[in-house]
Amino acid sequence: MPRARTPRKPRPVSEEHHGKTSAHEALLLRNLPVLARSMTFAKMVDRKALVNLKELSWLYQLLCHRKDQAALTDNEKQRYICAFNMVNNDGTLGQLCDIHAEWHAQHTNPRLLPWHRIFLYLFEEALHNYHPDVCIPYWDWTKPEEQHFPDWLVGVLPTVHTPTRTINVIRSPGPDGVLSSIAAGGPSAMAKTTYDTFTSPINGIHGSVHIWVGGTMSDASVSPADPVFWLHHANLDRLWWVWYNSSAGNHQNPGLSGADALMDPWSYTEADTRNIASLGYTYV
Ligand SMILES: [Cu+2]
Repeated sequence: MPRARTPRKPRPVSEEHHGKTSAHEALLLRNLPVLARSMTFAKMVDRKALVNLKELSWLYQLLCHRKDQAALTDNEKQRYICAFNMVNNDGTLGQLCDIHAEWHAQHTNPRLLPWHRIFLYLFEEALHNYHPDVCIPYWDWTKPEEQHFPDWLVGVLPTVHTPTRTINVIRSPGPDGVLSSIAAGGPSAMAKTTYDTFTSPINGIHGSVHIWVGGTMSDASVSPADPVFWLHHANLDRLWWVWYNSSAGNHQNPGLSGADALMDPWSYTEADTRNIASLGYTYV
C-alpha cells in the first residue's frame, strides 16, 4: 500500500539481517547495552530450537504465558511492577521510550501490529533479565468487567529517565462508558476478512484507548513510560493473534514488502513476527 516514508539512512554492514538469533544479539549489543552485560534467561534457553520442538508439551511451559491482567494474583501483579521498575532503573525502558518517539512508520498504518510485536518482545526479554517468570499481562478492554483503568496500576506513576528526557507519568482516564463504546468497535474489526480492513479499525481503537487513558499514554513520544502501555499493546497483539487464527483472518499476513517489511531500527522483518511461539510467548 502506498505510504509516505522519510528516507532511511544507509545501514552499517553490522546492522544487516543475519538471521533471527544474530539480529537479537545485535539488538542487545547495540540498543540495550545494559542487557548485554548480563546473562539473560533468553540467552540460556535457545528459543529458536524450542520452536522446532514445540509439539512437545513439556517445552510449551517454557513459553511466556501472557495472562489477562484481571486474572493475575496479587503476587503476579507485584512481580510485574517490580520487573517494570528494574527495567526502568537500568535505563532499558528509557531507551525503548526514545526509540518509540522516533519515526519508524510504526503508527496509523499496517506496520502498527508487527512493529509493536517486536517492541513488546524486546521489553519482555528485558523483564526476563530480572524475573524470568514475568510476562506482559494484557488488559482486555473488550470485556465489560475490564472497561475501566486497571485498579492495581492506578497508583503506579513512575518517573522514567530516557537518554534525552525525564518523563513523569500522568494519566486521566475518561468515563467507563466511553471506553465501552470504543471497545464496541472490536467485533466488527475481528470479522474483517483481509489484513488491511482488520488493521484499520484496530488502529483506530488502539489510538482511542491511548487517548482515553490520557496524559502520558495520549502522547506517542512518551507513552511506553506508562506501565499500562504494555498491557494495552499486549491486548492489541492478542486480538491480532486471535484474528489471524480465526476463519476471518485465515492466517493472512500483513502485505508488507521492501523497507515496509523491516521493523526498523531493528533487523527483524515482518516474517519474524508471524509466529508468537517463535518469539517465546503465548496468550492464556
Ligand atoms: Cu506505539
